[in-house]
Formats: sequence, C-alpha cells, structure tokens
Amino acid sequence: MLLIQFTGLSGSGKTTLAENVRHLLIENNYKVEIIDGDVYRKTICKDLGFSKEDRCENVRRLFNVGRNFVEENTIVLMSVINPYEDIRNELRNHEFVRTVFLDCSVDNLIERDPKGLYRKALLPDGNQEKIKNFTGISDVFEIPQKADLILKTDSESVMLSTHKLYEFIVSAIS
Ligand code: GGZ
Repeated sequence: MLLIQFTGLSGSGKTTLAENVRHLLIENNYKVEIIDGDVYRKTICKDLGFSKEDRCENVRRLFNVGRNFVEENTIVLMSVINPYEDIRNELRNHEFVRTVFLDCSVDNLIERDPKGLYRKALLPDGNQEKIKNFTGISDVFEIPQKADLILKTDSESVMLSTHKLYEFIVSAIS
C-alpha cells in the first residue's frame, strides 16, 4: 500500500486535505488512516518538543505507526510539518512512501492565521505568550527538493488540491 508523507507549514492545509481525501477514498472502498502530528503530540509523542532532534524523532515514531497500517493494506496520510530534508529522504527510501509538499507562503499564513499561532510566534521576546522555535518564523523549514507532488495551497482552491491529491494517490496504488 501507500504512505503519504506530507510536508508543509502549520496552517498550510495538511489536516483539511487529509480529511477531504480520506472521505473520497473511503467512498471508493479504500482503507485510510490519518496520522496527525498535532494529535500524536498529545499521546505517544508528548515527551517531544520542537528541536531538530525531537521533530525528527516525532516523524520517525509516526512513520513506525504508519508502517503498521500500510502492512494492513491501508493508505496512510501522515500529516506533519516534517521540516527537514534528511528525515524526509530517510522515509523516501521506503518504496511505499510518497512526498507531498503543501506549498503556501508564510505571508499568506500570517494573514490567515486561524489558530493565532503566527501572531504568538511574532510576539516580542520576553512576552509570556510567545511561541518560540515556530516553523517558518523562528525555526527552519527546508524546501523539499524531491517532492512527488506539490500543491500550491495559497493559490489553488481546496477542492482543486483535494482532487489533485486524490488522483495522485489512486494512480500511485494502481
Ligand atoms: C511549529 C508548532 C510549534 C512550533 C506548536 N513550530 O498547525 P498546528 O499547530 O495545529 O500543528 C502544528 C503542530 C506541529 O507538530 P508536528 O508534529 O506536525 O511538527 S513536526 O513535524 O515539526 O515535528 C502547530 C503546533 O504543533 N506547534 N509549537 N514551535 N508548530
């Protein structure tokens, strides 16, 4: 089966697209599992922070969860920021993995900011509410050099990105 490793900034549309595509795939009788970083950071990854080491460990643990689902003939959508090229490449070594980059400019995300996280990341040093090491603001996001699919989520509609992703997944498994 297939494991999609998303890569993209917070708010770039990973969760929305994963859920939309999951619905379409289920309607077509595929088994699908979403592995969402934000969710697993409250359970098996709750000991991890946002250093490079911890983010890579986070991605590795989620990949190991995902791999078990893949073995059960399930399509896995791994919805994480996944900001480092070396860990993405490590996962790409597995033939069942594809990399999907949700490309959205930081300016656009700062403007949308539905959860108010960018506002908190941009607060002055010393402010108690400030989020430190925030990807795209005060922490690195390495642009993927070898994505199998790039979705420009700041310029194309959610519906178009959903359909592109769905078609990509179906052709990858057929
Ligand atoms: C980035 C952060 C941070 C920092 C908290 N940097 O969009 P969200 O809010 O709901 O999901 C993001 C989540 C990032 O977890 P991941 O497991 O996807 O990250 S990684 O792949 O880098 O390990 C975001 C929130 O946690 N969040 N602090 N400093 N995002």
